[in-house]
Amino acid sequence: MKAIDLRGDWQLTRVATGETMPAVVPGDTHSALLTAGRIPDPYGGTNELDVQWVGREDWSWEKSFTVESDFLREAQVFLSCDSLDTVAEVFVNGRKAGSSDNMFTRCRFDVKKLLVPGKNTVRIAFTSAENTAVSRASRLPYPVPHVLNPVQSPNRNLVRKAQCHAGWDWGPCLMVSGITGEIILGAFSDVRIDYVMTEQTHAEGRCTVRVIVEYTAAEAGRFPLNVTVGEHAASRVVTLDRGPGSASIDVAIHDPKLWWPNGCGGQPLYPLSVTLGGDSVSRKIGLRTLQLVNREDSQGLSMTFRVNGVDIFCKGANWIPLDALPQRETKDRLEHLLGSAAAVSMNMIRVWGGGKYESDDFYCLCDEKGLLVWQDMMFSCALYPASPEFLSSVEAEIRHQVKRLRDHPCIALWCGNNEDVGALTWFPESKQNRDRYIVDYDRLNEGTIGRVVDECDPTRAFWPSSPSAGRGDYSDNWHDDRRGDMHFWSVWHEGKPFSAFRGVSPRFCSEFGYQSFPSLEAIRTYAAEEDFNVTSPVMEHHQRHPRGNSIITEMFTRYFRFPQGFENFVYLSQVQQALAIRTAVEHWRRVRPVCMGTLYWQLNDNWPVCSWSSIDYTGAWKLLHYAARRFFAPLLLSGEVVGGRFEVWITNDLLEDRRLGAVITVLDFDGSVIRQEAKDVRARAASAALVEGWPLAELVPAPQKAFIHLALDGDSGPGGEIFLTEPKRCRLARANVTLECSQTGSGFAITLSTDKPAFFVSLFAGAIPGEFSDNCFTLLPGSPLTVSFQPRKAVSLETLRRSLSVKHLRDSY
Ligand code: BMA
Repeated sequence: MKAIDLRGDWQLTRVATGETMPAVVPGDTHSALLTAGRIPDPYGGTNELDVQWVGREDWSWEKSFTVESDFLREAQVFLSCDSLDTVAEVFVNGRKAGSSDNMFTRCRFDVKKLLVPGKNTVRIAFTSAENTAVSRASRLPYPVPHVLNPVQSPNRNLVRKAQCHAGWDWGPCLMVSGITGEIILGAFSDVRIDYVMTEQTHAEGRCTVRVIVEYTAAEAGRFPLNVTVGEHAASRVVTLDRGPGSASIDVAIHDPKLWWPNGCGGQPLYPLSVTLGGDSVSRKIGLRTLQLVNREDSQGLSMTFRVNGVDIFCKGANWIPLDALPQRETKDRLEHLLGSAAAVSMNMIRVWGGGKYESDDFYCLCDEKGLLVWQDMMFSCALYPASPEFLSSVEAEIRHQVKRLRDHPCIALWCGNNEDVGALTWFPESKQNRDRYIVDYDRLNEGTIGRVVDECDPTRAFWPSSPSAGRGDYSDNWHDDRRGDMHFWSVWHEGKPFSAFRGVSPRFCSEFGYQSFPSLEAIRTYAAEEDFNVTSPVMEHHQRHPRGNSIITEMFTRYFRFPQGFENFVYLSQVQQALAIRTAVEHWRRVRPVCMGTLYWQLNDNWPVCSWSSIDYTGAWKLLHYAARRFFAPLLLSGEVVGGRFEVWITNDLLEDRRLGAVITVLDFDGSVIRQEAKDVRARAASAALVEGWPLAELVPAPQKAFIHLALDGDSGPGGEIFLTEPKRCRLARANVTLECSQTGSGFAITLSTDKPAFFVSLFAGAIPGEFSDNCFTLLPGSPLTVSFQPRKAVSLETLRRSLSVKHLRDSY
């Protein structure tokens, strides 16, 4: 097949005024306007409010290109667009080639008769998605509501566009339009490959890979089909009829090297190459089996992912789109975020349903890093229409996305939507007339999405919604920890104490979260120093949860002495978030195998904002992400007070038994050891067990007078301190923490010492992007600790020394 790449420089026209400016593809309107100096950066201050007009206007994208006459002599010539966002009409040399109103479908238009040899022009005219949604709403037979956020574009559920473009409780409302992914002109006279899909059959020492090729043939004929998987090859001649069809071929692989999730084994990938006639496709595949085990048991319904026959405890976070301005998305940023996930022992990412089906790069990186993907379909926190036009658009979308993505070994399951079963109970309309809306829900979710998934990918489970108790169950599963997956939001949204995390034992917790402020460096990108106050309009604008700052502040008053000044407020918010999520994860890892997964909300931010993320928009790890390195570590020693007893637990996610030394030290706040126990711990493979319990009164004189420190051989760092009451009740000593810094190749070593116990000791590198090997730890007198710092760009020792600062709990008030 011949192809002409149409990415690169385009011209953008504001239809209302005829103004033009340069634009790039892949790209979006707002980014082009920003580059042309026509709008301020939407992420700065409250600028977002001043650019709302952009989404309410029509925009036209245009490009000229040359086509040789040879190209036009091919039997079929087509224009292929991976993603047009959203309501678009496509013209070639002024004549209409087709239209699209779903950014999640690939569109292909026959343009042979529209092109001429020499210079040609393609124009894509985008009608405002917001105006389209509003006009569709006015024609609905009955309302179809969605959740409203502080800055919101209306009726977002009526257009097939990333739902969070319309504003979310962590994201700006930027109704971008534009062109992303590939856009090419293709030409062929024999055959074009439309999709390549594989199916694996595993037997002892052998895996048969069936390669299925979906094609379009320009003419009937006989063509060679050649396939290689690694060093294994197969070929045959296939007879094709004119038009669309499919052919398959088997390749046998002896002694297959299996793909495993991160932490359970390697991620060998086999290069797959397929040639049919004059077209070819290459990619990498991984060989593995995967099942979702939903078994009725004494607790309810299990939710366990089994890979290569092994039950995997899933650890990870929820993913939202990388950037609210799609043009700012880069592979480097994906690599950093997904690499950061894998670096803290995550093995699963949930691509959440209010965003988008991610780029090929995203899934390839997940394949390489062993990150399983829980893939939602793109429907979230809303009711949706079930008109024939809507359902047929969704059908095309799901068919395309499942066929595009199903060969990635990382993909673990297809899920119908985010929280749409719950949404049936959120709106007055659906409360009054649940029947009508549940019928519509079912037409969309089972009648369309589930049916198409079953048809296009028989190898994976379709999970109807997150949260849900499984197919055929339409109960709201938010608060039910017995069946399927759960979203546990009672701490954040309902104001319960952190201990409430220990009151539930979800089978799989696919969402739970706690907010914090981003790094000071991220704040500096949107607020001037004079606005460094949590109730300044700019800071409130970059907090999208209506009660967010109040919830954070109120929670401080329950656990901590109130922080002094803005910087300490930001620091303590991150400590608090880390503590909240650590409480949940440690408990849920103790109750494996009842619970077999925890995915916190959320990994990343799509603009600089106060949110539930563990990595902020600048890529900086919040203290939660450092804490995750400890609470997700394969071997975890954790403790809790249950009914007046202090219990120590060992959790082992490794697939082998381990013998370990554990040291449990009780200290007072001056650092004197009250009691120390050394234990020989037998950690059985893939299990959690109680090590020992003591009456608390036997261990400590009074809960506010001591803390307990847990350490395990080979620990990633000393983070296992346990307060036995709220830290605000304890008289912490004024520790004097000192730092020494030296260069070690491209990185640095920082040694910290203290004269008194110091808690949540946290290093900050100011404007120097990079990660510490550990952070937010306990520092004990007489036990200096050395951590490393790896900057993402080269810096001198002097520059680092000047930027480096340290905070700890006693310092914050
Ligand atoms: C959830 C998500 C998101 C939301 C988050 C925080 O339940 O599905 O819709 O951003 O909570 O409120």
